[in-house]
Amino acid sequence: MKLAIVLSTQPARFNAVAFKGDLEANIAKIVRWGYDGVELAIRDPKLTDADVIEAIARRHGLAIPAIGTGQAWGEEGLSFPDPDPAIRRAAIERVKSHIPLAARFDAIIIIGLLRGIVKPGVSQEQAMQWVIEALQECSAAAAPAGVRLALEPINRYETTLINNVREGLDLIDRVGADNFGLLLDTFHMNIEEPDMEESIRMASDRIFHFHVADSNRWHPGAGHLDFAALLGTLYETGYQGFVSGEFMPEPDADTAAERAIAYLRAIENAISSLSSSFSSR
Ligand code: LER
Ligand code: MN
Repeated sequence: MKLAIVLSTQPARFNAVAFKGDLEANIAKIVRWGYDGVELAIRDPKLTDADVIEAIARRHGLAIPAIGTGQAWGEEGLSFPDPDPAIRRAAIERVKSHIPLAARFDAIIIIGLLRGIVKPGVSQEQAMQWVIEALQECSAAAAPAGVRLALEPINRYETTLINNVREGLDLIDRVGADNFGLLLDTFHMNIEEPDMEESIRMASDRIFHFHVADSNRWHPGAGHLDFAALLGTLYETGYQGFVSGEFMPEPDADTAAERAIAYLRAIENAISSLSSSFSSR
């Protein structure tokens, strides 16, 4: 299991990001704990120095499997279905501006909260149409660079646009691009999916990325989710990507990160010894 953890390159309000602040010091810690990758939350690629990020990641042998874009919504209010066409355009251009960075790092671009909410005066259908057109434009721009986009179904308390895997798969059909898939997050799935394992099987090869947090959005092991069942099912689909920890910095960021990897590695061992004992029967 390739494990990553979310790291913000700029100060952010979103509080399920465990690490903010000094990039190199944080990356050194993340490597020391045994993570294989770091998922970067980047508000605006213009404000980051790709050479510096790449040099630090390489120095520490850390992959960058995904780039989160949600801070552009959280800090600047950009979103695909905003009634203001200038804001819609800015949201699209912002996602497109991540493509060179994503190509360089071989990272997936995450569309989380940037897909927006339905604002007053906008119908659900109109909002969806704007979201689809934006995703078609961004996917088409990303394809020649070999970059994939992953939309994250997000629970109903954060958005009314794409809350679950079924809606995510319908959206994939409507967007119609091979490089457009889903990011599944166990925190959101626990709220929205009738059967989490069945939803993972349903999404199958359209799962481009995977977030883990426990039922309370603390680190895996701090709540009541069955990660052995969830991750076992994920790998049964043939998933080759990263599992990325996105959880609250509780009781503090370092402890959460250390506990998460200890817990997930133990589960990984249990799953592989289980599958080898079944295959040797
Ligand atoms: C982002 O990955 C996420 O899961 C959302 O809950 C952000 O609010
Ligand atoms: Mn998430």
